[in-house]
Amino acid sequence: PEQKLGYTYEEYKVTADWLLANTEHRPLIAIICGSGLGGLAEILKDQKVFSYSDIPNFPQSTVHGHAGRLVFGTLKGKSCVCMQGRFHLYEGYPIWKVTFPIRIFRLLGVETTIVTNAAGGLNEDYKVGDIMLIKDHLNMPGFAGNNPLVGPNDERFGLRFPCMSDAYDSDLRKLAKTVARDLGYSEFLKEGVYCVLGGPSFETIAECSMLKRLGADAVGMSTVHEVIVARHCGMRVFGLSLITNKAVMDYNSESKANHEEVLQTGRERASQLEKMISRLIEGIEPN
Ligand code: GMP
Repeated sequence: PEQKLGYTYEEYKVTADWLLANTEHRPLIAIICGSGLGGLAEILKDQKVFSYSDIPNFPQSTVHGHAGRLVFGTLKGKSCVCMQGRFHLYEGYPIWKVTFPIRIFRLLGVETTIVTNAAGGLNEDYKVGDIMLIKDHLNMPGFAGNNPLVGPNDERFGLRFPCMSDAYDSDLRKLAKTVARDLGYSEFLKEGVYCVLGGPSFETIAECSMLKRLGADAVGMSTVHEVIVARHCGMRVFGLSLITNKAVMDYNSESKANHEEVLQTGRERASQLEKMISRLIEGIEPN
């Protein structure tokens, strides 16, 4: 049988129309919560919550630390939608399922997408608990042809060959730096390049040193696919990584990457991340 290469426009429409019929919220901003960062959704007021399993066509979250709920609500009067739990390639989803929610957001009217993730720090200056504004990315699965835009292009969403040199909005990064300064967070605020790998195994020592030499500051297993689809359909993107662990670069090191440490760092920085993102959202003007 012929392999399915993606959803049809009609399939996206079914989901978006179902959501529009089941909530009065009309979000302009979407937030995707990374591993252990699901608490971000709690900052929304007047919530309307859907389990992914209740939404037509929606994939399911299978990873510990990802609740699997879509939360609509308002923040300082701004209408938002928040994904508590995202989809990753390593869960076995084809890449177009991983990015499915992004096009749904676009059809709901979202203009700005905020992506967050947990990541390993490759840059020697980074400490566990640092917040890295993403200024650019390395799409390693993309080098091997695993890009979410592979397949027929639907012009209703965007161009066949979208530009990615301005993927991470510079005004929003400026705003985030101001917000971080006002909150007294400058000391643990960094800005750098995020590299995505397929996972689920963490990197070897040789892989970490390779990625570092290629210009990556942080490494993870998510986000980039969502960003590509969001940019393709004309959304503004802001991204940040919480450095949950330091990549191991030394053969004599005793430390080992593990998901528990990732979730624990998320819990420790949760309230600061929430404050930073709420202030940022407060400052975002509609397009
Ligand atoms: O703990 C694994 C989860 O957190 C995955 O979903 C990754 O995206 C992210 N993560 C946190 N730290 C690292 C790391 O050191 N390397 C990679 N590849 N992913 C990480």
